[in-house]
Amino acid sequence: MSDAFPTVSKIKFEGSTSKNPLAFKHYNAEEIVEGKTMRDHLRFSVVYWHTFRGRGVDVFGAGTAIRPWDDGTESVENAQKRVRAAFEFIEKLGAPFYAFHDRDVAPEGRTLSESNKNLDAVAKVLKSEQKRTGIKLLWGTANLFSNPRYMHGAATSPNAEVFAFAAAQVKKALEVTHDLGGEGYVFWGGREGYSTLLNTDVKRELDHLAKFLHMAVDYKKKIGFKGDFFIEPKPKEPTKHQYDSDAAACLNFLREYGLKNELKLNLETNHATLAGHTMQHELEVAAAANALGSIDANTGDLLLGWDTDQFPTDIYLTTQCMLTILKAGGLKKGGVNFDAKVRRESFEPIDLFHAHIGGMDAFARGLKIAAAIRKDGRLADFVKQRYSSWDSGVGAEIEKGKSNLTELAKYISRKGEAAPNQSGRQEFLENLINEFI
Ligand code: XUL
Ligand code: CO
Repeated sequence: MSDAFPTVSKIKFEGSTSKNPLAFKHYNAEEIVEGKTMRDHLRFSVVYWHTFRGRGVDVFGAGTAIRPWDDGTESVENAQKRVRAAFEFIEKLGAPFYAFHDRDVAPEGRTLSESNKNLDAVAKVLKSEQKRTGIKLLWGTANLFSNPRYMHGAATSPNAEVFAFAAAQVKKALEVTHDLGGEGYVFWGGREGYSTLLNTDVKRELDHLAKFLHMAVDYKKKIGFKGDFFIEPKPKEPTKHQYDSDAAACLNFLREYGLKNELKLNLETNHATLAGHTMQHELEVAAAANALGSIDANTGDLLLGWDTDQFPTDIYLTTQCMLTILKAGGLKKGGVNFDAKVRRESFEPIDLFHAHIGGMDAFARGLKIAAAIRKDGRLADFVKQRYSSWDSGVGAEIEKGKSNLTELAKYISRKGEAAPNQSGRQEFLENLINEFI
C-alpha cells in the first residue's frame, strides 16, 4: 500500500447538503435506482493515461503537475511504484474500475520483447493490487499512436512491417488484459486516417484495418477472452480524418467487413462534439444498432475546437446520457470511464480527487434525474403517442412488411389526403425536462 495521498481518506457519500469538497453529494454506491445499485449502473472507471501519466504538457509548455510518488524516470521500478499510488487513489475514490494502454503502465523497451517483459513486470503489480483492493480492469488497449513508427497509422500504415508490429503489440495487450480479468478491450484508431488523400489508398487502408480487427477477434477466441471488444469513434485529431469518425461510420465499417457481431462502440463525448454531434446522438445511433458498449465520459469546451478532455459537470449532458443508456437496458460490460484530464493549472494531486468526485456526482445526478423522468412517464408516453399511427391500420401493415407502393397509392387515393400532423411540442418537452433538473 502506497501513501501518495496522505491527507485524503476514503471519499464518503454525505448527501446534497454537505459542503465537504472531498465527499460525494449524489453518488451513493449502494443506493438503488431502477432496481440496481448506482455502483452497478455507472461502473465508474479511472483512466491510467491522463490521471497517472498526464503531466499537463501542452504544445506551448512543459508539464506542471506535481506528482510526488513519481520520480519522472522511465524505469520499471518507478512504473511499479506508480501502480501502487494509482490503486491508493482509485480505492480512496471508490471507483470499481480502471482502464489502461500498454505503454501507460509500463515503459517501452528497445525491442518488442523488452517492452513485453516490462509490461509483465508491471502487470504483476497490477494483478496484486487488483486482488488487494477488489478494483477491476474495465478495459485494456494498446497505444498504437505515440511511437514514431506509427506516424502513418498502425493497421492502416502503408508499411506492412508497421502493421505486423502493431499486431504483435495487440496480441500482447490482449493477453495481459485477459490475464487481468478485463471486462473489455478497446480499439481507438489513434492515427488510422490520413493527412492528405494525395498519398493515400483509402480502399486498401480500410481493408487492412478490417483484416487487423479480424485477426484480433480470432486471437480473442483462441485465448478464450470473454470480454467485449469496443471500437471508439473519433473524427479527427491527430489526423485530419479518421476512418472511425463517428458511430454511424463505425457501424457501417463493421457491417461492411463482417465485424458487426464482434465489436460494440465505446463512445466519447468530446469525440462526438468534434464530429458535429451531441453525445446523446451518438448513444442513440449505437443503441439503435444494438451496439452501445461503453462510454468515455468527458466533455469539450464549446469555444475550443479540439479534444480538451475535460471532466463532465453539466447535468443536462449526464441526464441525456443516462436517459439513453437506461432506455437501452444499461451498460453491460462497459462503464462510465473518465477519459478526462485536469487542467494544467490544476497541478496538485488533490485536484485529481476534485475532478473525479465532480464527474461521479454529475453522473449520479444524471442517473437519478433520468430515472425520475422515466418514472414520471410523460416523456416516453409522448414519444409513444407520436408514433401511434404505426401501431394499427396502414402503419402496422407497413411495419410488418405487408404493404407496397401499389397498396399505398390505392389507400391514399381513397382518402385523398394524409391524416393531419400533430405538434412536435419541442418547447413543452424541454420545459418538462427542466421540471426534473
Ligand atoms: C483519444 C482517446 C483514447 C482512447 C483510448 O482521444 O480517447 O484515450 O480512449 O486509446
Ligand atoms: Co477515449
